[in-house]
Amino acid sequence: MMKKLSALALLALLLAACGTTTESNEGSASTQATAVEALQVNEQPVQSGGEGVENQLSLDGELGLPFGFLPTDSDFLDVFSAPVSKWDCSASTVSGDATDADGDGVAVSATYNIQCTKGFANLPFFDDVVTVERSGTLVMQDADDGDPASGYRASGDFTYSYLDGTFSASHSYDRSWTRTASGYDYDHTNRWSWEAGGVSYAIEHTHGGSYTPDDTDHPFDAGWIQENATVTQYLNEEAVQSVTEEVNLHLNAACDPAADDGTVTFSWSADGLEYTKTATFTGCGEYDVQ
Ligand SMILES: [Ca+2]
Repeated sequence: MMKKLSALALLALLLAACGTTTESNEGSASTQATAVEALQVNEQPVQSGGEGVENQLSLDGELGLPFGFLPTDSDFLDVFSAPVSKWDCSASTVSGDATDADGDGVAVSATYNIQCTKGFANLPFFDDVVTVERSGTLVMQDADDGDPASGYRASGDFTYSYLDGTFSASHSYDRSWTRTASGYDYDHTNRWSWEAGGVSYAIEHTHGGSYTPDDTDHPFDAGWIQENATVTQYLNEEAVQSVTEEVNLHLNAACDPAADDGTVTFSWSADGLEYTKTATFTGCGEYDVQ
């Protein structure tokens, strides 16, 4: 699993190095934000706030967290983790104004009908490659399409399914980045849900705070975030466990996990006892847990 997350981080790094993306859309990539570009904006580490780092830390057994922030006990972890660059999304369509004059991948105001497919060779219970369909809606709105550092809003709602819907799961999110005097305020909510054995599962990750970029000309490459977050696990729609986070991280899209300084403190209770763990970053993608 770590290899797959590493590949995702590497993709983000390559995208950052290349500017936006190599995808084209009927030869008009320079002025229109494609569905793939829109999805990629939401995959880039810094534009996801601390979410990618926190998800990755939660998969690290050292923390002793009561549950994973991603659906580790489902058949869908690999599916959710596969970056859009690995999918065929050519059947996607767009409505509204997909103009992207500043080239940041965020349309003026557009709604994407997302239709993607990808073959997975190692899904549980299947020896053969299974084609998974990803479908749904992504709404993107640039705060100012004349300024790539202006901030944006995004809202996504996706279903992942295979075998004609016999297996299905969903991921939805809302994101906002609002420019301030020193950088940005941001708010993110994520919800992953799926069913297995007649039980419905869901994980909600809500977080927000402030972000101060190192370089205002390239705001989403690296910078400091301060945020508070809550992750809650649901069984049959009843909240059963939660973890709170205090985050003071220097995010760096070139690292894996995408941070190189600062701390994340996780707190939770179980059986009447309180637990706290702090991950301290000591270098690019390197951290210790106490
Ligand atoms: Ca734009």
